[in-house]
Amino acid sequence: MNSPKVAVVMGSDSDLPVVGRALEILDKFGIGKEVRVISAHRTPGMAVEFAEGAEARGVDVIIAAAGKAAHLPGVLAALTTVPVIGIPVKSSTMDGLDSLLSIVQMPKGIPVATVAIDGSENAALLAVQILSLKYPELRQRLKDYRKQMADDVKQKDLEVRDKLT
Ligand code: RP5
Repeated sequence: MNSPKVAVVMGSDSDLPVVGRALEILDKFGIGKEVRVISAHRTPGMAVEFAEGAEARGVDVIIAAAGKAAHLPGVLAALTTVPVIGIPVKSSTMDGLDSLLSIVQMPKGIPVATVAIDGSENAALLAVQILSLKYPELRQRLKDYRKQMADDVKQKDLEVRDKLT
């Protein structure tokens, strides 16, 4: 139980292209993970079993991605005190606004930390930031990640300046 672990759950395997970007970041930070397809609507019993057992399995944070009437993150959050980060997936004719509102508008008492539509990268990074409270070695890796990001922007700035000025 002494290593960081994130459970990543999606409502359908059609969410995998979006979720995959979160998995890449978790791998980059060396975070252990469970990856599951569980539907709040089609397999509600699995959702209950998964969420009620999460703490005992050593899961520190749950990332839940869902589209349309996106109830998965809220349902999981109702069943465990392990923090849940919701990714609204742009999977319908409504450009993901339906998913966003379904996930973000939780009633008081059962929070879900909601990222942007298809915001997988930020879901993973937020999970790592939460984990860093318990596993301080992750803090330096987060700082290194941000420095690399800033260096990339500076490099792009040089390239654009040279080309267009
Ligand atoms: C949601 O409905 C899933 O999370 C997915 O985003 C959306 C469509 O699912 P499929 O019909 O592709 O299985 O439950």
